[in-house]
Parts: sequence; C-alpha cells; structure tokens
Amino acid sequence: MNSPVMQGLNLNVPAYVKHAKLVAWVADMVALCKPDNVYWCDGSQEEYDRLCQELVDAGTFRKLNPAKRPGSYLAWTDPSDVARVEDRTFICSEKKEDAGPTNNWMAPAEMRATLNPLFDGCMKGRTMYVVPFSMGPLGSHIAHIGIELTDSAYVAVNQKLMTRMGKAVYDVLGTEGDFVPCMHTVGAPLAAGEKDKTSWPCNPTTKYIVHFPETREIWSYGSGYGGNALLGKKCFALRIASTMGRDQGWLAEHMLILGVTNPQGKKYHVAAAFPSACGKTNFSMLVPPKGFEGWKVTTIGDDIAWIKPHADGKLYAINPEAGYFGVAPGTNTLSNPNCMASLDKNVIFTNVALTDDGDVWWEGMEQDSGSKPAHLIDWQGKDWTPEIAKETGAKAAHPNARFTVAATNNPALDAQWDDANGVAIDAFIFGGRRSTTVPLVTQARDWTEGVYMAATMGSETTAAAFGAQGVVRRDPFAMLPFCGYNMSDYFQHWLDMEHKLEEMGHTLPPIFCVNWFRKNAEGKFVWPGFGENMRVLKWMIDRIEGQTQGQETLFGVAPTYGEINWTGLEFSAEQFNTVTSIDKAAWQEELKLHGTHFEQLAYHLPPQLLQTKASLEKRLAELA
Ligand code: SAT
Ligand code: MN
Repeated sequence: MNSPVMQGLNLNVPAYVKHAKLVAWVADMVALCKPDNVYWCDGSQEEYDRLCQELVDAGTFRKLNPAKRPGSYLAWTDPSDVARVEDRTFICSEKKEDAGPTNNWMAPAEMRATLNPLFDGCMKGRTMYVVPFSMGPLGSHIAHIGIELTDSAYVAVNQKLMTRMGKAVYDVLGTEGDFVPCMHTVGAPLAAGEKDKTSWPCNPTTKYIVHFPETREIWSYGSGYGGNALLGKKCFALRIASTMGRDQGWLAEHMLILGVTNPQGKKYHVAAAFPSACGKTNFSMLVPPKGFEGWKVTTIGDDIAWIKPHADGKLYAINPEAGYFGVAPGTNTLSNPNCMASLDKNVIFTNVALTDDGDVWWEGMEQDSGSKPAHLIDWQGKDWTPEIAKETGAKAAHPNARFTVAATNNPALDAQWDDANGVAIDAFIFGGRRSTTVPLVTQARDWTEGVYMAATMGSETTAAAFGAQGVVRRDPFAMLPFCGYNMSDYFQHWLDMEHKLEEMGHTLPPIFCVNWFRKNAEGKFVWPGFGENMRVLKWMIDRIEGQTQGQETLFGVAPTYGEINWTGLEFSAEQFNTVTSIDKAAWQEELKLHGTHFEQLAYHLPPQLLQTKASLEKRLAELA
C-alpha cells in the first residue's frame, strides 16, 4: 500500500494521540479510502457546532427555529436509506457454524476481497473523520473503546450525542490500549472538484454492514443511517460485544435499564429486552400513574445493556451509550412525557416533518396539540396536509423517523447512569409484540424456564428494519438481528451464567416475560400500556420481595387480578382475563412453532430447552 505521506497527505495526528498501532491503522485506511482530508474529532462543543454548521451548508441539516427548538437540526435521508438493512448485514466468522443460521455469513477472505475494491478510493473528495468513543463510562472496567473512521459528518455529530466521544478517550487508550476499529463510508466518492448531487450522500444500491468477530472489526459501506452507520450502537455494542461477552464471561444485551424506587426509598434495577420499536424508550422513562404516589422510575439506558458478574455474586449493568436514538412517531406527552421534555433542545431529528414555523412534527403529536397541522413539509420534502394524507395515506414523518439526543437531556435520568461500576440487576424482563397467545406477564419458575421464554420470544415486525411489517417472527432475546454468533451458543452462554453464579454461592435475578400488545376480538389493544405498565412492574417487585404469591400457569407464575394495584385505572377482571388468558389451542400451535424454531437452531441447541418444551407440552396436555 502507498503510504499517505507518499501521496502527499498529512495525517494531522494530534499530539495527544500516542497510540502507534492506532496511527498506523489510520494511515493504512487513509491509503485505502483516499480521502481529501483527515480530521481528528476532539469531542468539543465548538467542534460539534462547527460540524453541524457544515452540515447546514451542505444541505444535509436544516437548523430548526431557535425560538421553538434551540440548538436543533433536521436531516432528511435518501428514501433508500431509512432503516437498518438486515439482509445486507454479515457476520464473517472463520466458520459458518459460528455465525449460525440466524446470521448472513460469508468467509472472511471472500468478504475482504469483496470490500477491498469498494473501500478503495471510497472517500475521494471527502474528509475522513477520526471519531474516538467509549462505550460505557470512561475507564469503567465494563466499558470498551472504539475508533470510527467515517466520511460522514452526520455520523460524527451523532456519535457526540450517542457516546462518550472525544479527546479523553485517548487518555484511557494510552499507548497500548485495545480498541475496536470501525470503518464507515457512505460509499459515494466524488470526482475531483465534484459536489454532492443530493443532500444525503449514500450508496442507494450497494450496502454492506460487516462484522469480523474473531478480529473484532466492523466495516460498513453505503448507508449513512442509524444502526448501519453509528457503529458504536448495534454493530459494536451488540454484535461484536456479544462475542466478547461469550469469550470473557459477560453479556451484551438489547435491553433498557431502569431504576425503580418505592415510597420507602428502596431502589431496584431492572433490565428489559424488547425488539426495536416496541417501546423500550417509553418503558425506560415511565412516569408512574395515579395510585403510585411516591414511586419513581429513572432511566439508566433505553436500548443496550452490558452486564458483568461481579465478585459479590451480582450482575452489574452499564448503559454503553450516552444518548438516545429513539423512534419519534407515536411519542407525545401521553406516551412519554419525559421523552418529550428531553426533546426540547439540542436534538438531531432524522426523517420527521418540518412545520411552517421551522419546528418538527410527527404522527402522534396531534395528541398534544389537539389537531394536525394544516400544512407541513414531509420527510421527503413534499407538501403535506391532512387532506393529502387522507387521500394518499402519505405519512408526514417516516415511521422509523428518529431523534438523537444526549442522555443528559432526560429529566428522568438516573443518578447512577454514568456510574463506572454499573447497577446491580434485580430482575430481567423479556417482551415481544404479540396480538394473541402470550399473556400480559408471567414469571419463569427457574432460570432455565426464563431462558426458554426469552429464546422463544416472538414479535410482529416493526418499521425499525427494512421489510414486511406485522409478520410474527421469532426474535430470541430481542437479539435476532444483533447476536454476533451462533444463537444456540448464545442460549448456552445464558444458561451457563446460572452455574457461574451458583459456584460463587449466589442465585440469579428472576426472569419475567411480558406482552403489552394483546388485542381483543375487534383488533384493539386491551392493555393501556405506557405509564400503566408500572402496575406490572410493581407486581414484579412484590414477587422479588416475596409479598405476593401469584398463580401457577402453563407459562410460569402469573398475577391474580387482585394482586395488581388498580387504583386510578378502570380495568375490569374481564379485560384482565383478555390479556392474561391462556388458550389451549393457540398454545398447541405456539409450541409447534417453538419446535420449528428449535429445529432451525438445532446445531448446538442446549438440550435443556427441549426438556423445558417437553414439560410445557405435558402441562398443556393436562390443561382442561
Ligand atoms: O437503527 S438502529 O439500529 O440504531 C435503531 C434500532 O433498530 O433499534
Ligand atoms: Mn434497539
């Protein structure tokens, strides 16, 4: 490879970067990608403001009305670049079995041969940004460092909000520290003197989101959006980190982390897994409803948890992120008042609509204002009126429109959110999106049954990923698109945690399975959800404290109607029955589907899961 110095390009390495291997890697990548400039991000506010202004000048950002939305910007993407691309996402382990049947796989050598010509010269006409970030509190023993090289200023400024990004990372890294190299390009090189033709450069036809788990590298080509491009998030914090966790004995999970404090001041920490766009952000910022005076819910994280066993026998969790990349549509002061307050200022919005007075709008906001605006510019830059929407079905905001905001904007932020030691987990929750079959809440009778519940989770698909929506797919642990290795090995890793902690003389936290999304015969949601989920959370805490008995059901221990605090909510025993009932025929079908799911995961499937299935079948057969 020609060295960049030979090409006459100065690497501009700042004096505070003292890591020779890192500098050598950047030099190699510069030689490969051939950017016009190299810029090392320091993470300062001055830099953030400057890069945002450059994005405004390039037409990628629109500055929102500072009187309405101070310090905030709106970006509209290319219509081909609006969500994660799961069919273009690859796990390139040496052996195909190690990626497993749920991941796209290509042999590493073949993938490198594919990527190399694509990356060769991919940054021509652009600046390469060197973005240093820590996933987790700087220097925490649970945290890890990544360096993203990207030709997207949009990525650099989003990373500033989403991670601990900047100069201080190099102090932690020192001269020898480990980091995950994250290569990213929008895949749209420019000829000499050429300007971008669109305000959202990306490659509309060629995309690759590639992970090499053995060498812990990420290579992302062609997309500028969300989880495809902010490589600290799904690529590092889930796919690569899950393989690190497997090798090193910890867990990287698609989980929110919340703190819940009772009126006596006792605090619990709960980690909960739900698929993308199923309300993790809402749950993590929950406002307790009437009847829960004195209770407080605080946010540690809204999407990802890194969890490590500690010498005291407990599992400690950190949020590796420092911001939220949440779904805007449906967010309002009823569904998530804390989130709405977080979005008052210093936000980057992507693919929401623009109001005539320079503010933002999305479907669901009419709940707060009482009506829809008479006119908007939609996320594709077209005129939008309620009449047009009625006629054509056009959405003002893309269903997967997002906000990026620093965690520190959140009024419900937990005091320990940045604690380097993490918080001790008292319960795990797994939830799918199912209109039938799965009850509102049950508690697994033991760790293995809990792992079974999580392993067989199903969910109707959402707009967070490209493809058909509303189809039930199995989404084990809400990790289907995010597990960086063989899913059955991942189940085994979870089962092994039990023995690991038992050897230390400890038991694991209880596991609960929830489903907020049951519908009635008319196809309407029955459970009110949102803040009312506190009622279910309180029952879980009662279970932890041994204050409530519950009742045995086919699928774990469930609350009786009388065990839930209904103060402030009218919810009849009959409605309760609609969201909790276990239908024998539906479950016969469900268990058959679990069987099909396990057949697909047969390689290395832990036998305990088949044993659990057999005992569920036996229980079901005995049901009247
Ligand atoms: O696009 S992201 O992966 O960042 C969001 C999500 O799918 O949860
Ligand atoms: Mn997510």
